[in-house]
Amino acid sequence: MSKYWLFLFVCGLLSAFSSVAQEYDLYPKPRQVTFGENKLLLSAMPSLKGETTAYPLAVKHLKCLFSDTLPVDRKLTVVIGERGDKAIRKYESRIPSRPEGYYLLVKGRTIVIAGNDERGTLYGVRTLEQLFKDGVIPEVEIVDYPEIAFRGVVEGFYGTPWSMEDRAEQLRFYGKYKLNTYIYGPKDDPYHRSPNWRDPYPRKEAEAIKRLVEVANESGVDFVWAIHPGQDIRWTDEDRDNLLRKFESMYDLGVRAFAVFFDDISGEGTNPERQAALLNYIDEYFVKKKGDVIPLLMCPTDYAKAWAQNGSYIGKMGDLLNPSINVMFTGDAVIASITRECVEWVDAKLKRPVYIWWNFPVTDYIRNRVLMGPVYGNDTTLTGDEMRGFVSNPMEHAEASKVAIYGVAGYTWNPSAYDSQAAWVDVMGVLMPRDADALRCFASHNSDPGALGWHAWQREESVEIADCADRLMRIYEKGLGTVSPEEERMSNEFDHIVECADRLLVNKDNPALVRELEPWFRQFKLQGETGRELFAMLWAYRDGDAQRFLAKYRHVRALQEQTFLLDQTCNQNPYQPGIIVGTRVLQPFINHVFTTVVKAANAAFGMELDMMSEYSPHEFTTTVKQLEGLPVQVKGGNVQLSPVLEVVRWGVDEEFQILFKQPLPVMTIQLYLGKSDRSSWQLSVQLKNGTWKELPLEEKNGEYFVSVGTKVKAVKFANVSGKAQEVFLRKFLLQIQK
Ligand code: LOG
Repeated sequence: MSKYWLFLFVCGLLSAFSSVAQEYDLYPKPRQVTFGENKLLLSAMPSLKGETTAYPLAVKHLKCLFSDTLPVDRKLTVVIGERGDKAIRKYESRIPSRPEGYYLLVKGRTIVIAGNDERGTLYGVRTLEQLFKDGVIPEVEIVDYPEIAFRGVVEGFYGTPWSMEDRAEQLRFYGKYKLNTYIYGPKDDPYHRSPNWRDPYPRKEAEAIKRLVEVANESGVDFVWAIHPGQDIRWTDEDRDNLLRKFESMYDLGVRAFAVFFDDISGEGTNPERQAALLNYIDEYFVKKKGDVIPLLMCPTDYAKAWAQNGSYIGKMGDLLNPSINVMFTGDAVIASITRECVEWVDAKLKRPVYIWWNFPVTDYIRNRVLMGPVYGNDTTLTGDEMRGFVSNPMEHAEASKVAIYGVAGYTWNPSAYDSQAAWVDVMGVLMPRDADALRCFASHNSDPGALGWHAWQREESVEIADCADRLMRIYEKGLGTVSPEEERMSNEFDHIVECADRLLVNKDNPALVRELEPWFRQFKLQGETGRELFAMLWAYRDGDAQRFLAKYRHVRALQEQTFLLDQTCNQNPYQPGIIVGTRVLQPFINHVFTTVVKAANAAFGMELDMMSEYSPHEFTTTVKQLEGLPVQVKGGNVQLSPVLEVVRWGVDEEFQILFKQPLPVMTIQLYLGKSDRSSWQLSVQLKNGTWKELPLEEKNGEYFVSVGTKVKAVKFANVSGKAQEVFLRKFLLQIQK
């Protein structure tokens, strides 16, 4: 054979091998996988060895894999069992000696599934399931086990709890991707927390939980029921017995795993000695006595390092709690990436490996957003010896949370082999097979929580175009005349966004996901359209076509108004009402370019068009340079200035005014400047007859407070101190009579 032919032959072989590997993207990624050369043709249920001794649930799932419609191949044999079972004795030495580990072999006409324990056998079947494709299965040998013992989800957020249907669907999803834990602890279930934690569930709810536990059992997932008694618990025998009685009632519903949460409480309930004594009692007189209940779990009151600085509370927990009790922790802060340093710190205090409660992708502190980005940033060198558990606290949108949960499945199975980007790309196809690219586009632009207050935790967003957007804004600062590759790229991106949003809105693969995210998809489409028309505006300006410019400007205004309306009408929760999208890169880009283009067009065409980028029905004018263009927000019927985070330098006699579209019945005005010198400032309101009236500033809890109680046309706030001031404008809120 000539060298050339040999070369081609080798290439062919290589591609044949790699295509087998690529075709079977197993997830979570097994520890060791070796594919063979052949593929086995599947048959109807082949002969089964070990059926009677193997874990029944694993056998049941296995049988589901073989369709009755296929012809029977008598030579095909499946051997299944756990360590110690006769059927798999021959393979025992190859089973990893790790909890939930398994050995899987497909060779010749034999399939072997050998678990280190029952869950291991089930996981072997799960992996086999992923290998079944188009009626064939590849020859393969797999040795696999999870790194972290407890992996899954804690439904532990504030806000609307998941529905029972959501939960059942979640449990099946967890089972499929080898997550073994679901912790039930929604803050807004009154029977989990105060006031009703002492009472058993009403019949209907109890029945639903019982069914849910069955689904969990069928899926191979531990259903952990958590109680949250700390806000009003009395440290008496009576309340201790109340708690145990509640646990008994949950046990009767089938629950075999329990947790006690002491997060977000104040008062007597926070006492660490009392908490530990109660938990040890439950451990000894309930958990251990029952015998079929898994180790007790608790969430401490000081659950983040930021509060537990000297660690005295958490250290006490480490000293006092029975060693078998697992203790949760959220990391350096409430919302944080999990670092090795923090895990080592808390492990030393707790004298046991920590059980991480990861506050991602939870959005109960930013309810107008959705977090659809990849799971990344957690230390990938951590092992099961350092971290006993890792559960994700999700969004109240169950289906949308699967993006992150899928990532957590991969990370916790094997942190060091976890590929965050690949998992994220993969899950798009899992959730929406036919619109995976569109979902990915949406997700890529909706991942940052925004550095809100003290939850200053950021996520990457719009990664693929962020640099391009940045460069283009700088190009425009020098002049709007040049056409650049960046301009083309950004304008294409907005076209793409509109296309994707349209497809997502009518997607039929995943109705639950569409139902949850529909308002965000709509807002995303408007954002795409706004961006697109922004470029149309720019091009009209460039052509010197004032008429076309004006038409496009009006369209952008109309789109901004629609965005505003959607934000005012959908998802009107009392915390962060509304719907916002693409906040880290896209929206700032649109705002910036809009102002730049309108300013230039105003000068070129001799117009005076409003260049405030975000639509608001109220007008804001100011002589304070730094406050120019500050958005006026209407939230829950009240009017407020968007808080300014940096120091504002406010010159002598400089002021701002808010002019309302029509006179508004203002009850009070609350403002916070970070300083208290009332006499430096003057607040006046314009009455319906046009006259201005000055109102006194009162001080209340470090804020200024003004009673108004009348209809006003405008509000004015001025520095009358006779000297320049440096202040924070963190709050300027007008409470409107409803
Ligand atoms: C709560 C949790 C909430 C999360 C995010 C813990 C242990 N407790 O600050 O219920 O969903 O933060 O807002 C929490 O994280 N408290």
